[in-house]
Amino acid sequence: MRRKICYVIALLGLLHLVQAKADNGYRLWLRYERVTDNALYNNYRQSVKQLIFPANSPTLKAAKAELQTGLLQMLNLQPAEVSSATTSGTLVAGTALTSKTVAGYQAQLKAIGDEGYFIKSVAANGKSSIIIGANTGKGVLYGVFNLLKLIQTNGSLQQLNVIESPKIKLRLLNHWDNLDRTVERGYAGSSIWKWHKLPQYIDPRYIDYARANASIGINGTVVNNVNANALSLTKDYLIKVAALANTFRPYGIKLYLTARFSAPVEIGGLKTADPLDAGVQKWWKDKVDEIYTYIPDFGGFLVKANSEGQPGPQTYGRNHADGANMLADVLKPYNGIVMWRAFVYDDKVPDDRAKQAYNEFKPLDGQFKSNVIVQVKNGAIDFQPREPFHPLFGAMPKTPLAMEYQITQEYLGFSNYLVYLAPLFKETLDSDTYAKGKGSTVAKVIDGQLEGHSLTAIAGVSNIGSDVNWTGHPFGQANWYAYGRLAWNPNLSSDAIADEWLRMTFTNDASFINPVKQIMLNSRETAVNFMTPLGLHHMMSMGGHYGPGPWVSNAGRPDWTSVYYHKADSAGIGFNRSSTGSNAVAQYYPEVRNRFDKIETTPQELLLWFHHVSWNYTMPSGKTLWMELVDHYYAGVDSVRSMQKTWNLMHGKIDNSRFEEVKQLLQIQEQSAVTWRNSCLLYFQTFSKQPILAGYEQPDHDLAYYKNIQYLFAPGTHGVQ
Ligand code: GCV
Repeated sequence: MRRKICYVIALLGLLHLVQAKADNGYRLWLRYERVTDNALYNNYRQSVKQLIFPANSPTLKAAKAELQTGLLQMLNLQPAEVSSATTSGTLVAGTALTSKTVAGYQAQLKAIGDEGYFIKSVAANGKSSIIIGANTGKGVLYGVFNLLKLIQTNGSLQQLNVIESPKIKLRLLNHWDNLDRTVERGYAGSSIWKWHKLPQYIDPRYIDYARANASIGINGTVVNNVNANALSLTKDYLIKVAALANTFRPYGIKLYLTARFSAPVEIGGLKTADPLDAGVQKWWKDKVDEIYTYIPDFGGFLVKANSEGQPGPQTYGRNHADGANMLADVLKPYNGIVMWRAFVYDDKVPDDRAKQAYNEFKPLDGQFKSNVIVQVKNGAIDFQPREPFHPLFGAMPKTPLAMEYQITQEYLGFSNYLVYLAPLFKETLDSDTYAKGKGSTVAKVIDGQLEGHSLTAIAGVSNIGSDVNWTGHPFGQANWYAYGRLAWNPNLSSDAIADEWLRMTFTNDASFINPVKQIMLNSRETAVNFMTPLGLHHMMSMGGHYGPGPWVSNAGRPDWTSVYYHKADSAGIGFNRSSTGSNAVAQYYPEVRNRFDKIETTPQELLLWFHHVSWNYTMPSGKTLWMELVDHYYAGVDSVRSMQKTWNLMHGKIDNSRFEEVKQLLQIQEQSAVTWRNSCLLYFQTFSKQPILAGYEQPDHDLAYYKNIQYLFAPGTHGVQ
């Protein structure tokens, strides 16, 4: 009997251990696990054992609650609440209005603006304390998250002198979520917005969503799809939206909506949506007045107009500025803004789709009202694994431009692939437009420095869904995180962001962080290599955009096909956008234009974006273009295999649940990489007529086999192209 009891106890203990290790990823990077390093644990406990944190607003209350939760979980500590520092180890948090101590730091308060904060170690009368100070509750909240991050990442709490403020004013998520809870290009389940239960039921997930966003400085969210449904603007939905806005407000997150341009017709019963029509203008004014009765701090509208079938001002013979300004006028009294998207290509068949946004928008520079910001995708086509920076950056000096990134991996293997996007985001931010000479980076265009704009914004198309881990792939969380961190400060490095994310999300164990960080940092180039190396683009299967489809040649319009973009023929491959071709290079400033105009000076990774190159062209490596292409595809697959090997060595260093999940997803990625490689090379071989040399792992099937693979019911499509 005793042996039996011992056995059961041992089993329960084992079960507990296994359960303690299980992690479903729901807590994201806000896990607040107990600090395991004893010295640090004791040191942290000594540093914050007392608390002075009067919280008289919802945001300060949220900040204080977060701090208390974090300290309790990580340090098993409930700091004593005091009104003055009676001992060393006091944490003071507040604004100049709530804390006399904070008010004493005028220089810091002046430097940090509305959303910034400082964290400072001070010693007075032999007692040391830490001060988190800000001008607003939101700043204090951001400061609290930073202090918690220091503890989560095993940082030092000694001699702190942090001064932080965001470089970009509006840092938004864009949800492509539909009212039926499907998500366009969403790969993590359904929409987290439970419209049918709002406004009464506030899913606790909404609060965790707000906490996670606030922890990385995101301060706005557009909750509905840019392929908009006018019903979002009806009273029934506005009440629901207001409930979300109320939930997010304490976390410093403003709510925005997409506006369907034809709403006056669809839900207003008008005959027209012409922006110059007085009746239409009145309809929008009344609608905006109504919105502000429900959401007094409503942020404004995001609009996709005259693009991919969406209605817009051109439907009525007006231009984008006419449409945007009409909405801007009615939002202005409330300090609302219009984010007008430049993702347009509605002309029948342009000579080069890459040129169209520039051609339509550049002439409008200077014509937009001051509360309009034009939202431009990072590249001119559509969130490809690699694109050169969009030529509109730097080309509209009189107009504030917002950056639009895609966090959800529409063209990067959905939530099946591990692709860390910070290097992609950075590549665009760091690109030099030469708009005002050397050093005119895209980052300086969007943070307003280059032209002195004060309205600045950045948007990331969200990868969030109802999956328990929010983003489908555990490493998809890193892309949400990295987007927020770069929105706060575009100068941060991909490495530093990966480092802090890994520590918070998994472990501080260096034998995990270093190799896995390398996986992350290489992962984007790996995906480019096995999908679209050397500047190739838009070669995915139709509809779902998941697997390869370099052969796609019939898709409703030429610029939805793959052959339009790679232009492979017996002579070579690539889109001639040089001055001898579509001349898209002319949209860049001379320094950039000249570099991209010649094969020899075009960076190798963009070669086939700008040039049609002979199969036998000698690359800088000495190989022919064909062999270089072959090697890139093989390198891509090899890298996925080394990612797998490295990951397998991580067994036991983190919880088994996430370890196994990533391991299995990497298996999918490896098979998919092989499919991409074999499909593309077998297809291009029909033009190059050159071999994949013996010694290379030969394709296991013929081209017909790969062409026949169907990617049925791809998530995130719901009838869209
Ligand atoms: C929201 C691409 C996507 C569409 C998306 C569009 C856009 O074309 O495939 O699903 O629509 O971009 O950014 O508006």
